[in-house]
Amino acid sequence: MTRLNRNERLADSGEKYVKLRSLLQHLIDIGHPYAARMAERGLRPEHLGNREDLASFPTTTKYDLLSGYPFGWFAREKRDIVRIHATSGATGKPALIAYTADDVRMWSENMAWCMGLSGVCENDVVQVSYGYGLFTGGFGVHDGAGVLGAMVVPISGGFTDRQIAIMKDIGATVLACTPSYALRIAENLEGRDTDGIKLRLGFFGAEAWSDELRAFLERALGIKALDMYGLGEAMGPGVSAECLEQNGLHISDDFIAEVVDPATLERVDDGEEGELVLTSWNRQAFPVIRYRTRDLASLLTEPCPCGEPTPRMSRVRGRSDDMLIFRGINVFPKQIEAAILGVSGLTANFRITVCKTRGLQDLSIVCERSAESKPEDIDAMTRALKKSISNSTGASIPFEIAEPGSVPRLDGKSSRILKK
Ligand code: DLL
Repeated sequence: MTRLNRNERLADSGEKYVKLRSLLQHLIDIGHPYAARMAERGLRPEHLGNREDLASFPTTTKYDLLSGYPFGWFAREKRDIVRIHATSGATGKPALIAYTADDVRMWSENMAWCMGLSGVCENDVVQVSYGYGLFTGGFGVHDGAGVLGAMVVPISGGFTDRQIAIMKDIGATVLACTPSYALRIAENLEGRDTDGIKLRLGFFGAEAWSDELRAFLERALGIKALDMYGLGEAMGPGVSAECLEQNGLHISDDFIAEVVDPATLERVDDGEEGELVLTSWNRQAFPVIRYRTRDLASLLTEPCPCGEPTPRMSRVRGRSDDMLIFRGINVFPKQIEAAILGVSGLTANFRITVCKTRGLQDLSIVCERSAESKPEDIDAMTRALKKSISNSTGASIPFEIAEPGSVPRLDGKSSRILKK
């Protein structure tokens, strides 16, 4: 893959559509599921000449990707794929995301660009406290910081006392983690000796977080706290990030971003909130064409004082589907239902309470034991449910097992999700 210099690419955005047309032709040649979608609408690659034309192409959803599990939406042979990540599915299986060597390079360069917007360089020590694994956070920041020549500390999440000790000993200047974990670190530091903490920047994302939490983290950690956005389906973090102006997130030139009304799928005006839809034009193994992120945001077109000319998006305000995010982990109500039904003695009646704790989404579950179960079985049910929720969602969501009949019944219109 020849990579054009980022500014050259901006100057010649027509080139993106040339690349996109050859990508669509490739999808037709290999019998990719998106080609069938285009055929249903009588669309061919030559119908895509510019951004306006893109609006008539079919959108894709997480459910499409899940329906092809494991390899159905891959656009390259398995032998060309050098990395797999995954993002949570609505039920059981995740969506697998594939990368060729060029894709990994492009992702790393994107992440380097995102962090470079706020001046991260070879003098920085980047503590990567995002999880490493199928989740894209850890590896994404790791590789991007590596491109910038920074010293990378791949510590992952957890063991907060050790994190803080290492952060001090090696003089980390940049912290990258979920805002929930940054809050944990900040709370841990409260009332303790902060000598030796040299942090100046934080890159926080993977879940929505408020301006109030930003102010708290900036004060508590002595940093500029920056928002970083991305999703596994579209490569991982690095789709967009804030610069030091904290004035919206600059969108990587490797994506064409649209914002649509989630009900009609019509494009909304710039500045108006809707669902973010992303198209990648140079990803090889797992291209996304008009992928519905379900994230609610708006496009910002007025120039940013930092001088970077890319379009920007607002911070993500929420989701247009029922996906919840608990400490950076995506959770669907169906996964919780499956976890509860996997424990004998529990009924299918449950409630998920969603509230905000210090500007972050917090979840708790109330379910109930069946009339046939015995009170003395509650301890065993609690142990089993803890395991079952963790297996099904990957998260340790707090729960309570209530008495038979105590969870309010649904009347067909109300939701299992109670927002406070
Ligand atoms: O969360 C990738 C990521 C890692 C982004 C590290 C930023 C930093 P997924 O696990 O696939 O990927 O979850 C993607 O998380 O559709 C949003 O709903 C939410 N999300 C991600 N970043 C933000 C953010 C990673 N900055 C889903 N603000 C997305 C609000 C975010 N929500």
